[in-house]
Amino acid sequence: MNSNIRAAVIAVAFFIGLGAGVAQVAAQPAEPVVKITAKKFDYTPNQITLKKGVPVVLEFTTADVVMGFSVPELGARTDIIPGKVVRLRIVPDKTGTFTFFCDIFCGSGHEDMTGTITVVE
Ligand SMILES: [Cu+2]
Repeated sequence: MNSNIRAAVIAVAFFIGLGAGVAQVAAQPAEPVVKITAKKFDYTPNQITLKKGVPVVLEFTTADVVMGFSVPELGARTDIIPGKVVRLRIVPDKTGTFTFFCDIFCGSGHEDMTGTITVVE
């Protein structure tokens, strides 16, 4: 095999491989994303409805200071870091209305920084 043919074969193999990779990614349904913005001293949105057993990615941003997001009843928490997008994947395993709150002291008003996740069937 001369080197030109060999290069062509490698290139074709590479693109077939790449194509297979892309097809594999595309075959997986994208998980829904809920974008949540945190600022002193609230979350937007602060009322979120999810479906039991359906994975969702919560995507947090803040322009303020380091804050927290905690929803103990669903076993989920994360830090929210200024200048970053922080992703938290959750799969709600029970129905009900659960309070989430900031668990990193971020100033006076921190105690009121809450919201609710309602999980439905
Ligand atoms: Cu706080």
